[in-house]
Amino acid sequence: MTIPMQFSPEVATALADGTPVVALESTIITHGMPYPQNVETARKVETVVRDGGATPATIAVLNGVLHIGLTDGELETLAQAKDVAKLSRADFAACLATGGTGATTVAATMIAADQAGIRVFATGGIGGVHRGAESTFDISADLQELAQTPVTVVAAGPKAILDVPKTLEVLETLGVPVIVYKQNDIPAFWSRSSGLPAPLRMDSAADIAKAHIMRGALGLPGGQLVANPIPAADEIPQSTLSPVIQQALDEAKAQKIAAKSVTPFLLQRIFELTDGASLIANIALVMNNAALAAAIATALNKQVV
Ligand code: PSU
Repeated sequence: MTIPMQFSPEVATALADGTPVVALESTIITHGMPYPQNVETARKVETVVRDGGATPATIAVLNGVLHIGLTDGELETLAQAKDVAKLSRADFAACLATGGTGATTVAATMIAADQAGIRVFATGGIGGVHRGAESTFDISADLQELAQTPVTVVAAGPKAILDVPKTLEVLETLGVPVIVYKQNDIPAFWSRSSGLPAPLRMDSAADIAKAHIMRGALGLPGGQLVANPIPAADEIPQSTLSPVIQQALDEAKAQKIAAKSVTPFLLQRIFELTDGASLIANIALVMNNAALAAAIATALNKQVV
């Protein structure tokens, strides 16, 4: 069976010509940010990728068709839509099979990017091991995906709402390279440092591209996580955020928020509790990640594969 997949004209041209392409996800649009900042950010991120010399491919499932690259109208419709599914590995095929509409998480975007022949993907922060996972077992499918799908994902580290040390342990167990860009500490999404040491550090997009190709040459499945710290001017110090995150977590527990709803609930509450400051930082870090992803995609295209 062929996958119902539609490429935007610019992505189709870029892939045919072998010019760099960067995949972008859509859950951040539908479940990660409020309207209209979500669509404004999606547009800005695409511009950053273009300015970096690559073609942006925002990915989503619309009426049972996997779109690799969205038109501006499709982006606007998705950003305003209510009740869009949040797709991961488990429900991706079912959404396509039943003609559904869904936004792709990191996991689903990696699967789609790989199918489309795109090797680099930019997002905000990956999902990971939730706090209290020892009793809830809530661990994002993003981690397993990084272990099996050969896409380099640029993020500002695991989201600070997570149990970051446990997330790093699981990534290590799964054999996922966690490469911190230009610093020795793992970044913590809205803040530059989590206080935890980087398993790997690289200071150039070219090295990250080489490492991507080397994994393939070694026959190792899976991708790489590139942890790119939020720019200093945009960060929110951890000391400011910690009590806010704790309050949001306590509210989630009291309201019995579970499974796929946890991350969107926490992001929304932290947005409200910080009077919008968390969203401003989130937008800045996504744009910063898009710029690095464009540089890695460009470097990858220069490598002899
Ligand atoms: N980055 C952001 N905001 C987001 C996400 C990433 O800045 O909302 C999304 C991604 O799609 C990621 C998802 O896969 O959050 C994680 O959800 P969960 O914890 O339920 O796996």
